[in-house]
This record gives sequence, C-alpha cells and structure tokens, in this order.
Amino acid sequence: MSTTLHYDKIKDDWMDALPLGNGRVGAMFFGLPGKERIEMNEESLWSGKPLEEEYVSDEDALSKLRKYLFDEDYEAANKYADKNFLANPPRVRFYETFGNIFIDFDDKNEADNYYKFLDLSTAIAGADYKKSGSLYKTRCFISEEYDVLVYKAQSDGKPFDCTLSICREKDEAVTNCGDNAILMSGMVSFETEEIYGDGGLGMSFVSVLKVKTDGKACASDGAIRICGATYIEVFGAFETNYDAKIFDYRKDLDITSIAEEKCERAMDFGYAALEERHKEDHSRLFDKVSLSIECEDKSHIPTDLRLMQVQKGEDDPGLAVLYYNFGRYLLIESSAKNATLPANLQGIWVNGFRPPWGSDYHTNINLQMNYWPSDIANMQEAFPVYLDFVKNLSLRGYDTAKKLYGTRGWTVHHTTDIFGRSGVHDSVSCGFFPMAGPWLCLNLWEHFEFTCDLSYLEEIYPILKGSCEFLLDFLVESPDGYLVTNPSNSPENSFFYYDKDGSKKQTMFTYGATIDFELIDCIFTRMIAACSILGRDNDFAKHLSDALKRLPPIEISERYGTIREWIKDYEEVEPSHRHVSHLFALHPSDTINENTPELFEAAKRTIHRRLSHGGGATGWSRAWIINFYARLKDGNSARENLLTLLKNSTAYNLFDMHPPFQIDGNFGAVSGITEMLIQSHLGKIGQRVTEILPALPDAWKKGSVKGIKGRGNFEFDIIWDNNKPTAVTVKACCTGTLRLKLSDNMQSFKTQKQYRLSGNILEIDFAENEVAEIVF
Ligand code: FUC
Repeated sequence: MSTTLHYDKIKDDWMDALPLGNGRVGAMFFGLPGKERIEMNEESLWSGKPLEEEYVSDEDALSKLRKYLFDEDYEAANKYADKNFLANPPRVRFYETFGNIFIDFDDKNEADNYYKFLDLSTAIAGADYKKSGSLYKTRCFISEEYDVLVYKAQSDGKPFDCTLSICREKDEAVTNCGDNAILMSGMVSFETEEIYGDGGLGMSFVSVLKVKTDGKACASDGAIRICGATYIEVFGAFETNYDAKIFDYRKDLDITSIAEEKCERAMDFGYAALEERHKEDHSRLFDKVSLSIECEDKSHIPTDLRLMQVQKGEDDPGLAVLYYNFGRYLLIESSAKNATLPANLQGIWVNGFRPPWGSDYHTNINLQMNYWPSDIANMQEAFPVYLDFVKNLSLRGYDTAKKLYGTRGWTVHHTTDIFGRSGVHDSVSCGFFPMAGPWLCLNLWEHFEFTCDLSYLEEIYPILKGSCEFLLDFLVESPDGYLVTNPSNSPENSFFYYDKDGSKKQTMFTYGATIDFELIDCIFTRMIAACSILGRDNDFAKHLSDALKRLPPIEISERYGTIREWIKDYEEVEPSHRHVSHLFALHPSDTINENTPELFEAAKRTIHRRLSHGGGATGWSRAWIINFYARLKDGNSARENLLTLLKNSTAYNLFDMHPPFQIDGNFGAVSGITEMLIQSHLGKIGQRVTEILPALPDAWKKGSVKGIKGRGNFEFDIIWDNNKPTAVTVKACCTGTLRLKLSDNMQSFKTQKQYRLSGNILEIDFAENEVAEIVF
C-alpha cells in the first residue's frame, strides 16, 4: 500500500518525526518509547507585529533609478535603490514553534519490536513496541471538527506511570487547572534588531491539555503525573489571538476559554468517536485521488530503507506513489480543513524559533508553487486560504505600489508575512521583484479555469484588475522603444556586464528580465478574457491589448541557444542557477509550447544547460524541472528528475530538502507528477484541450489514476496498459464541452456519448455531474 510511511528504528530527531495537521494546528510526532515528544505548531504563531514600512522614495527617485538602470550603471543603481527603496525594516520575522508536549514514561527499559507509522489515508501516526513485557500502542491525530490534538498511549499489560508536560522554552508560563489539566500561556516576545525593527511583545498564545486515564492523575507544578494507568488519552487545544482576516491580533478574544471549551468538548465526545469522525473527515479529502503504478510491492520495507535503496540507484515506482500521496497529504494537512492561512515555506511545521528563511512566505516562486497542485490534484479545499491571503495582501499592496512607484493598483515583492508586508525586502538585488503580485494572480486565475465558477471570477476580478493597473502604470518605454519593467530582476540570478570603465562586474538588479514579459503577457491575456466573460471594462481590456503589442518578444540567446533570460544577451554568472524564471512561459504559464517549436526547442536547451552545469540542486528547483519536462512531453526525463529528487533532496520522513526542509518541493512534485498524467493548458481560454498521459514514462507501463482534474472542471479516472490509455472515465463537475486530444494511440475508441471529431480533438458535451467512459 502506498499510503503508509513506516520505520523500525527509534529516532529522536525532528527530521525523523512525522507530520500531522488539521490545516491550523500542526504536530510532529516522534514516537519515542522513553520520553515521547510531540512538537506543536499553530499556523499563525509568528514573532513580530503589523508595522508600517518606511521608504524614502518619490517620483524623482524612481526616474533617477530608472535612468541608472537603462544606462546599465548597475552599481550606482544598487547603491541608490538601497538608500531609497529598501523597506525599513528590511526583513520579515519568523514563524515559530508552539512548544513540545512530552509524555515521560517512568519505564526507561529498552523497547523492541518497534514500528512507527504515519497512515496518510487516515492521518493517524503511531508507534507500537514492546517494553518490559507489555505491548504499547500510541496513536496521535489532529481532529478537524473538534480542532484538537488527540493522543493515546495504551499498554496491554502492566499499568504504567508517566508525566505529561508542555514547554515552549520562551515566553510561556504553565499552570495546573484541576487534577487533569494544564494550561500554557504567554505572549510572543521579540528583540530589537536592525534588520527586523523594534522589539516588543506580539500575539498571545494559549494551550490547554487535558488527560483522561484509568490511572490516577494529579497536576502540580505545571505537569500532570499519571500513575497506575493502562491507558492515557490527551486532548490538546492550541490558540493564538491572531486573526487572518485583519492581518493583526485581536485584543477582544478570550483564547483561554476557547481552548478550554475545545478540550472539554473533545473529551466529552471521547477518543473512539473522535477517531472515527476524524477518519471520515480526512478520507473525504484524501480519497478523492489515487494513483497506482504496477511494480514490485515493496510496501513492507521501512520507508527510510526504501529511500536508501533508491539513493543507491534502484527503481521503486511505489515509492514515487507514496511520495505523491505524502505531498497531497501535506497540502491537505497544512492548508485545508481548519486553515486560515496558506502553507508557508514549511507548511505549518517548524522546529524552534528561527527556522530557515523564517519559514515565511517567499513570493518569487515558493508560495505560488505550494498551490500548483491544488486544482489538478483535486485539493480545492486547500485553496480558499490562498485566495483570502492574496486578497488581503493586495489591499496592503495598493499603498506600496503608490508609495514606491506612484502607480495605481497593487503589488508585493519577494517576501511577505502574516501581517501583509509588501515592500522591497532583504536586499535590493533579490528584493526588487514587483512581479510577485502578478505571479500570485496566476494561481487565482487557474482556480477559475479549473472550477469555471463565475461567482469566484467576480470575487477575484478586482484583485486581477488591480494587478493589471499596477503593471500598466509600471511599464515604461525602454531605449529600444519597447514597454519594459524597470526596475526588475530575474529572480535571484545574476549576469556579467561591463561597467563604463570596462571592468567586468555582476548584477542581479536590472531592467526588463524575460520573466516579467512572460508574466505580463500571461496576466493581461487572462484579464482580457475575464473582462469579456463578465462583460466589463472594454476600454481597460483595450489598453491591455495595446500594451501587449509593445512588450519585447521572448528571444533565443545567440550565446547559448537557450531562452534568453534578460533584455540583452548577457553572460550568465551561474549557469546552474536554481531559478529557471525565463521558462515561466513553459510552466506555470503556457506561451512556450509545442505550437511554438523554436521556443520549445530553446526551452529544452535551457533546462539541459542548467542541468549539465549541476542545476536542480535545491528540492523545489528539481520539482519545477519535473513540471518542465512534463510540459515538454518528455516523460522519461520527468521520471528521471523525480528519481533525482527522491535521491538528492528528500529526507527519511519524505520532507523535501532545499536543503534544509522546505515544503515547496513536495508540492511542486505533486504538480509535476500530475502533469505527467494530464494536461489541459493548451487551446483558447474557455476551450482548453485536455491531454491524457501526455508525459508517461516508458517505465510506468501499467497503472491507473483516479480523480485528477482538467481545466473546464472535468474529473478524470485513467487506466493505462502497455503505456497506452485503455479507458478514461470523465465526470463533468459542471456543464461544458470536453475537448480531448486523441494522440496516436487513442485513435480507435468507443463511447456511449454523442461526440464530434474536429481533427484529432474529440468533443463531447456534458451536463453537470454527468459521467462517461471512453474506451480505447
Ligand atoms: C527563494 C529561493 C531560495 C529559497 C528561498 C526560500 O528565494 O531562491 O532557494 O528557496 O526562496
């Protein structure tokens, strides 16, 4: 079965622990027989507070900066922008741990027959072991409906003694409440630091833990001592006073009462009923999709050993399926259910206080990548928090666009936090990426194409329009007469140039990076479609089409034969760079495709050049490459890169490794694998063409997938054998016409439905909820 991660070794390391979540509350379950540890998270527990960003720029400053950049006086531009445009403070703070729950068993004898697992289909983790002659079973899950962590330890033999405690190691106080409960509360404190701004106290947090046992429980000194138990059940609630709707905390929330009530309710409902309900709730989301590839069944082998075997060069399609399911599971657990914020760089799971990159929201690819799979892999329930977040962020971004660029509309730059910061952060070179706002809009649009929900389109319309207004005003005429972005960067990548004294220098900061035009083309085209679908803003749509005609085209580099990354054919500093931003038009956008053969070939050379210099070194970059190869219809290379992702960038608990842990690679890979099985980005908006198994690797000879989605709101079950589809079941989730590309191996088919053939496109009209089978 490809839905269980399991291990036979006891390991006391966060990276070997197993993630649980209900969207809002997260936990890493360690499964330790001596002193059990569960590290807790709550999606909003960040340091810092809302703050007004300061900049000293004005219109003259922007003109001056633009001139430096057009003159390629990049050093002066950098210095000038650093002084005038960088936000003060320049960095966003951190997502933090909620603390650790410990269940310290008195019996420290060695455990054997150890089995630790995470069942993705039930979202329950646990450990079974023998200790001092008793068989212990521990189980842990996070209830969606009751919004609590639930843990149970049971022995089949002698009663045991243990102590339950919770500890955050910062800002907290723990007190007892009666004999069977403890309460941890505090306010997040943070220091004054030049790059992060003033210190102070931030949001409040509370956790309540209650215990039920057949032994004797007695709370004292902020811990609960349990004696003579054959079982303990722990119910834990975790609250902060942050409210994502206002990007701020609320002083009027009594989070202690909320936490106490949640625990009480859960305890009254009882462990067995909670577990039953939890399984039902979870399977409704998780079971929507299933993938199977015929191969040797290695599911009995511990997951870490399977990964080691793949690292040694063995093939294991079953592990790829497990990894796929794990990625889907992670998005559901960090972004669906009770989530109010989107998944950050680590989803909702962090260890300690200063996680890498603050575990923040990076918006020059990472946040967007997190949501690539939400529609195609049928996890729409994970999407609303992304929509809410971008909507709120756009409101902040109006001020930023006006202050920094004097434009209408809104934008944000390459990082943000739960307080909606939107300026130029970190450093001018990587931070000056005002294209993050438009890029965030693409995910919003994609959700429309997958759902065809007109009321949703109404909802996102002002966000898209605001982004286009920003772009229209931000574009400026270049010395060559094109409309270009200035300032700009091709995310985090540098090129060589010669300064006016003829010395060879490097810069990231520039004007007119290729990704910008690909993005503008993508967003304007979609906005024009939105105007026409909703019958609005004709003049505005006309402005957009006029501007589109004046953008620079995507060029092929004479130097390398690749897609050119910048406005000029500059020499690359790092040919292996992890960002491949100039292929945005191949994926996630669509203007480089098999109907643009020269660019399509240049895109192949672009990836090849990156990889031949050691590219794809970070997990998320490798995951993007899988998507690229899928779009290039090269299933064998997509599979090879998936294997490399497993080999080089995957931890034993299957977390993606940048390194360190970063969740975007997990999500990017789910998107990539799904794109190997279905694509629907070609054809006109509203008349997209679906392709079945467009990039199926030779090695995946026989298999099936159920529940994946195509644009137009169709759901597909596909069975294949001998590398050819044998049957496709289509469910129309709304009324519409399916356009299915009949590739060479699909020419002879049968279906009970009426159909039309237009060249190699099979067209079938569907009513909402209608299901039809096509047999090949
Ligand atoms: C992007 C990447 C880095 C890292 C960071 C969180 O800026 O360039 O590799 O993933 O986000």
